[in-house]
Amino acid sequence: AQVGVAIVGAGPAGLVLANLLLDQGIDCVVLERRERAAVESRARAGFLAATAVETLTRNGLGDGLLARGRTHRTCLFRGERGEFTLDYSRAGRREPHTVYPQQELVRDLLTAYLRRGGDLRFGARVTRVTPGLVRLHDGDEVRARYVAGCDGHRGATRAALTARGTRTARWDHGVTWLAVLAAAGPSMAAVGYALHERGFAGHMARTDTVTRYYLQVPRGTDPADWSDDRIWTELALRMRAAEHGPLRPGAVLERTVVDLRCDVLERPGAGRLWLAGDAAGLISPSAAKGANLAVVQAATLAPALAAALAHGDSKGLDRYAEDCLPRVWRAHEFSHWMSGLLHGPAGHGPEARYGRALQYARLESLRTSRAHQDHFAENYTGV
Ligand code: RFL
Repeated sequence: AQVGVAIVGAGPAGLVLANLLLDQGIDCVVLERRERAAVESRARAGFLAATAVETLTRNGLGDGLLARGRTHRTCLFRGERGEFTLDYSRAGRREPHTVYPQQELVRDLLTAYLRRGGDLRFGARVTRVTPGLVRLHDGDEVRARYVAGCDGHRGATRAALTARGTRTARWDHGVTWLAVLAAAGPSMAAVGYALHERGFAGHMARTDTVTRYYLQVPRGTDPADWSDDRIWTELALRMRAAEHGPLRPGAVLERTVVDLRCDVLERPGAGRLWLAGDAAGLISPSAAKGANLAVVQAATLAPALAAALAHGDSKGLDRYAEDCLPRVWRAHEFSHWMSGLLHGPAGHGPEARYGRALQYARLESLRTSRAHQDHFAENYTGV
């Protein structure tokens, strides 16, 4: 038997696509290498832009985020010259963010898909993709008219596409973050970005009881070297808690390192294989765009695949790259700028002094220029 679409990966991209294809009456199967509990508990992103929220709610997938998500309107910057709060919901397109943990979104999408009879196989690791055929680790095979690669950055589908000559554009910021998830309520009202000569520190509220923090650390850092105490001491120092008030401590639930790297496939698909989300391109987490791009790309791919399957109309697929890439590159451009704002060079030499002075010039421009605030807001909340 052959399905219409075999979707590899049950992350935000794969599950949005699966739900939308089901709506269109397209038969599909989702193949996910992990077990359900692991998929539903993986904490990563938290910030959903208005476009992603609108895409989800318009397709009947937004009940959870509307009920339990929180609205964020401001972010705060700290540095050696004090702090300031930017109300981005009053600038640019005047859009707030919705803070909703990625694992909750994934749980909602999974539940919606399975409740409507969607086919999904957990513990199904795809090892090889050839046109129309997906091979699993246990030797099983799935035949499909189209394969949708939604298996993230290290998945199997990207390799299948690049092997056919699709080129990649790539950047390494040379920066690494220790990403910490703490069993603690938020320490400040908003997202906080702290510039410090010891390195960047970030605070991202998630829920009343869980907060994400980031610490810039050297490449190659072993997270096990960072005890709870060391994390809280370093965070307090970089976030200048002595000046601005203490952080709310709690047990560290998770510590992982993330290298700030990016890449974009020049063509996110061809023939019978189409990619969305991190599989099509990885964006550094500095501007929290990854999950948003995944949702929006999947929503662009769904009608294109449906038209190709239902009416043999491939115009949407032919246009898929053009429809996605300008948005993707704009997100990368902003993310790149954000990374330059947050990370100064290490050391004390003339170049380090120059780089840090630039960081503060950028921050000062953002603090004082209404035009800059509008531009920031448009990009910060946009996808
Ligand atoms: P995912 O979420 O990685 O899902 C891919 C799924 O595919 C499965 N898979 C396979 N299945 C079968 N066979 C194979 N061979 C397979 N290989 C992989 C995996 O098990 C998984 O279930 O990709 P997707 O759907 O493209 O979604 C992308 C987002 O998850 C990602 O961009 C974001 O999490 C990035 N990100 C953030 N994005 C935001 O928009 N806002 C944020 O605040 C934000 N914070 C973050 C982040 C990513 C982080 N990390 C861990 C890199 C914070 C962190 C710390």
